[in-house]
Amino acid sequence: MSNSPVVRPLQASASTPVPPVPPGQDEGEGGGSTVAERAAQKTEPPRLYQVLLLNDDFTPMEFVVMVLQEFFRHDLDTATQIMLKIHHEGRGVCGVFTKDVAATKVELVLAAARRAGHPLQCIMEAA
Ligand code: TYC
Repeated sequence: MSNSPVVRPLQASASTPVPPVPPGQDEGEGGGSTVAERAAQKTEPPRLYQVLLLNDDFTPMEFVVMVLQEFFRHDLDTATQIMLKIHHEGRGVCGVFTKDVAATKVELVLAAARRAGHPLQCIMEAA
């Protein structure tokens, strides 16, 4: 008598048929032949969010310019133009980011403004 386990061949049996590839879903040209290719075709680009500053009567212009330079990497000239646009029009776009990055920018700007004692408002909106 043998103690060897029974080894069955690795093939489809009559009870587990392999389904045929449906028409139009084979691996023809442009159909994607790897898991990565098929996933890439389904992946939507991430939604983008604008981060905006709102005008108020109390936050110093210099502080807003500093925020635009330090948190949004604008040069002095661009930061000054954006600050003046906010001052005159009520709001202005600091930058456009993915959701997590936009939310982090808002938190960092609000924390800096509160620490400096300014009422500056910073928000994000779907772009
Ligand atoms: N209006 C402010 C002032 O006159 C300046 C200011 C600009 C404040 C932009 C906020 O988001 C702002 N000191």
